Formats: sequence, structure tokens, C-alpha cells
Amino acid sequence: MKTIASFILAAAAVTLAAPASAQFAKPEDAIKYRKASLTVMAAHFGRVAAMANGRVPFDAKAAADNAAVAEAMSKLPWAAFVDGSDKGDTKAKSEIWADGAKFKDASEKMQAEMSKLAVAAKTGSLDSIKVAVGATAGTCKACHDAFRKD
Ligand code: ASC
Repeated sequence: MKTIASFILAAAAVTLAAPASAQFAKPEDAIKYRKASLTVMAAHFGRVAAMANGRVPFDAKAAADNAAVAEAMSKLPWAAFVDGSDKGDTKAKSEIWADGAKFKDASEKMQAEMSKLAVAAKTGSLDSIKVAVGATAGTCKACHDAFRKD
């Protein structure tokens, strides 16, 4: 009985961890998934960045809500850079697969800065948000420069 209970718990844990190990039937599905999560992340990060840059009026609740969505999205694309998904409707450079450690490092830097932004946004301090938006955008750009075709 104990064994069955442990098995069920383990299965539940795997199910809950699914976003981090999303499975894809075809390479195109992985490409669509990572582009979709990056697009949603950019949309919500962009709303916070627009406030930080003074393009839209600062709204603390909107900033916190959008930063939280961007943070959640920041965790998703990476499991979708599966082998065989370097070809097709993608700007991903082959360096992603050739230098996986460097790509992972770049992705982790972005996630770390996006998390700091979410924390800053929760405090409601526009000055802290400005700093965090700048740092986060820097990690977006660094990864694009190294790993995305123009
Ligand atoms: C954004 C966005 C990116 C980054 C990048 C930073 O808002 O969509 O891809 O910032 O432009 O240089």
C-alpha cells in the first residue's frame, strides 16, 4: 500500500513538473511552444518596460501582475530546445545545441533577472523596477546576440 501511495505521489510530482519537461510529438511542436512562451513573456515584460520607460503611466498593480506572468513564462521555453528542432520555422542558431552549457547559462541569467524584476515589481518601487527592467533587457539582448539569427 505504501509503495502504491509513493508511486501515486511520484506520478503527481512528475505531472506537476510537466512544464519543465514538456514533451513534443514533433520538432515543429517544440518550436511553436518555445516561440509562444517567449512571445507571451515579451508581451508582459514589455508592459512593465513601458512603465519603466515612462511610455505608459505607472500602475503598481499592473506592473506586479505583468512581471509575475513574465517570470512564469521565463521558465518555459528552454525544455523546448530539443534535439532536431534546430531546423524549420526558427531563428535559433546551431550554437544552442553546439554550446549547450553557454546557452543554459544565458537562459538562467535571464530567469534570475526576471525573478528580480518580479520581486521589485511587488515592492511597488518604480525606481527598483527601472533598474530591474534594464538588467533583464540586457540578458534578453545578450542571449539574442549569441543565439538568435537576425
Ligand atoms: C524586450 C523584448 C526583447 C528584449 C530586447 C532587449 O522588451 O521583447 O526581446 O526586450 O529587446 O534588448
